[in-house]
Amino acid sequence: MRAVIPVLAFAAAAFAQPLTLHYTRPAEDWQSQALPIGNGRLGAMIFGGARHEHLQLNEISLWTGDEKDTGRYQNLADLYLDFDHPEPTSYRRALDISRAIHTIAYTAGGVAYTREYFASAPSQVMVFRYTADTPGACTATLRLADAHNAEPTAADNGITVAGKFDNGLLYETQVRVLATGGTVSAAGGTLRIDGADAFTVLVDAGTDYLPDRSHAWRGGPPHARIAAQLREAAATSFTDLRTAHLTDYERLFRRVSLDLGGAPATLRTPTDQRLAAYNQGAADPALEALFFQYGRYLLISSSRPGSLPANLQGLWNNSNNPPWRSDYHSNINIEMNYWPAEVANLSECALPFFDYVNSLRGVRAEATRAHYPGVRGWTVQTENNIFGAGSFKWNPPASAWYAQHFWEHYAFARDKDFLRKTAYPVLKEVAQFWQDHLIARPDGALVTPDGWSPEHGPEEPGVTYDQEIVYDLFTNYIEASQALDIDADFRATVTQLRERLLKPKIGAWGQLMEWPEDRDDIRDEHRHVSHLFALHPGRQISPVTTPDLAQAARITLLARGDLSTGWAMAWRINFWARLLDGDHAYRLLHNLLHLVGKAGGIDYGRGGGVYSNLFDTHPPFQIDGNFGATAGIAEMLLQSQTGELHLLPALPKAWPDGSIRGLRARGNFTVDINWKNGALVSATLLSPATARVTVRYGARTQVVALNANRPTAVRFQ
Ligand code: FUC
Repeated sequence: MRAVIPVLAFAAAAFAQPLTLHYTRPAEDWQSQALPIGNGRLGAMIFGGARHEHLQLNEISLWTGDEKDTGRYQNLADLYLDFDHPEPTSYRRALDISRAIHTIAYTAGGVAYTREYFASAPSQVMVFRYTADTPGACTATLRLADAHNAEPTAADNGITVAGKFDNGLLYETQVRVLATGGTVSAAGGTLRIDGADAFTVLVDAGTDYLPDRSHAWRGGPPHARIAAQLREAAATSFTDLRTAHLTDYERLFRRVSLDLGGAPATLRTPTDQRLAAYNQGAADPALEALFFQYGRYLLISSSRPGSLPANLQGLWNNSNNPPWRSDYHSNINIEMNYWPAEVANLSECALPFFDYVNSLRGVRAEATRAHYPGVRGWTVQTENNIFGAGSFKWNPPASAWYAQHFWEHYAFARDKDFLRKTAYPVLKEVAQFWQDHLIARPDGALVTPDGWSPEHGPEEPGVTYDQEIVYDLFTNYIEASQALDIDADFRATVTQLRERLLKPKIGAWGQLMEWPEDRDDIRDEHRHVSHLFALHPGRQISPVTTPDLAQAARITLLARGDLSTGWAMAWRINFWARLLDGDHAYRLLHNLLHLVGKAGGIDYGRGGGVYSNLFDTHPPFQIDGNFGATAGIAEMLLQSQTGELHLLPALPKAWPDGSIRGLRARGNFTVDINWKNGALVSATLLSPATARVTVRYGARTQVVALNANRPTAVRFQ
């Protein structure tokens, strides 16, 4: 007997959900309308055409370049399916980010068709499932187009295409089709599915990239690995593949839930229309919560242990010459990608970043010594690839900024083994770089010799961006060596160096000075606000510990303005949250949710914001702003960088009632918070070890004692 799928019941349930992006038409435009899926390594952008489906494919290690040439992140391939049925009479496509499943449902010629797409991390393949409510109704032709013009070969039920770049990188894509009922046949490089009840397309791809310089960055050819993964997936039922995917994904995603309220009717409105209404002034806190969770979805989908970190576009790229190479940009962008990882309870999603940095240390140490003779340690340039090459300007404090992430991973999870084996060596060698590289001014202050405030102003010693990041590095180094109780002598040296560093200063109009001389222009609205690193993501400045400098940071931010590129607005959410100004942080979130492009016949224009697929745009699409916004919303609800656990530090009036569950705080705490009428109701803290922690709410603090693994409620009556 042939199974009949209850298509319409399934479709109704798939849409009006709080964590679903949904649309009534297929995507026409890759950047602003197609929807992303990914398993950290493989990704697809889905257009969702009913008669003509298009899936653009990526593999995260597909790079040109080498140790000397930065090269570019590359497009992999396009998969096309042409269906033999009439135009649809009803149509929906949806991305459920709580399950990481993209669905399409439509009716054509009286037959109800559904599709389900996901990228499985446990199976290391992408799975595309096509069903109909009428037996034998699935007839289609499938075609694979390599993005570098390699010729695909089709045989039996599979297509393979393989190529080699000028840098020697081998890559390969393989597709398998499994049909229930009907036939699958190969002809002229394509596959024909005829009269199937349902069919599944399995896709895998790979390269011979290995993140190991001692193997010249190459492992074995990818062919056998891909074939084995596909064989294994093909031997598993679709239901079992999906169950494994859901178990894996939900384990990560469900750790955090955010409820900001909102009218249930908004959930039924297609996301593009909802965003348009929001841009015309409709309140939609559930859309803001969706945007928060979308950042978590994108991080889980583009950054999984064992693979490369999320690049400028996560892993989704349809060009062989993408903007800024779709690279690892070191002067804000890759760091911003990882801001949500710890606080938004996706700690393991940061591991690809640490592996990436570790893979580069050797080649960067050589390049750094060639550029700065006599130094120990290493640093990077602004543009970076996966083989250790860099281009554009040197960004001397970047390695210290990377090192901050290693420290924070420990600060949140308190994993001493990670601190000892992984974080400490990096913190120490980068501290040594600065010990060797700092110079003393005539007045004795230590300054970084060749600074440049990204991407802006003169190149000179002692720019605030450099000074603050080095200060942060030294602080992190000191605390790391204390936690491990090692290297007391070097710790004393670093403590003295930190004392002598030129510190942030307040200028003539009350601003925090960007350069050692007071030359800040009050009309300057530059997107980078690098000299506020100490406020966020650093911890040198805060309204609680350094109110004067915090006030200066505030004056700087007011001058820089509330409109900018996507990522720059995302950073400003975090800054305003750290300044404990929830309404201003919210204004920036609102500005970032500015719809860019056309929707419903209205042109919402250009500038930074989001597209109707909720991708952040610089413009163009750049994923850092998605991640920065997720981190910023978390910072509005919980902060812990000063050593206290600060509840609702920047709650805006726009979110009078709500709750968040599962945020993480430094010290290995998991925190749930409920609030009503703009005031805290209660928080629940959980720690795996006995702990005492100071909890702040507004001006009040209390010390809370926690027993291991026992949730403890905290109230401020
Ligand atoms: C930084 C920014 C640019 C852009 C680029 C990828 O250099 O200054 O605005 O985001 O990265």
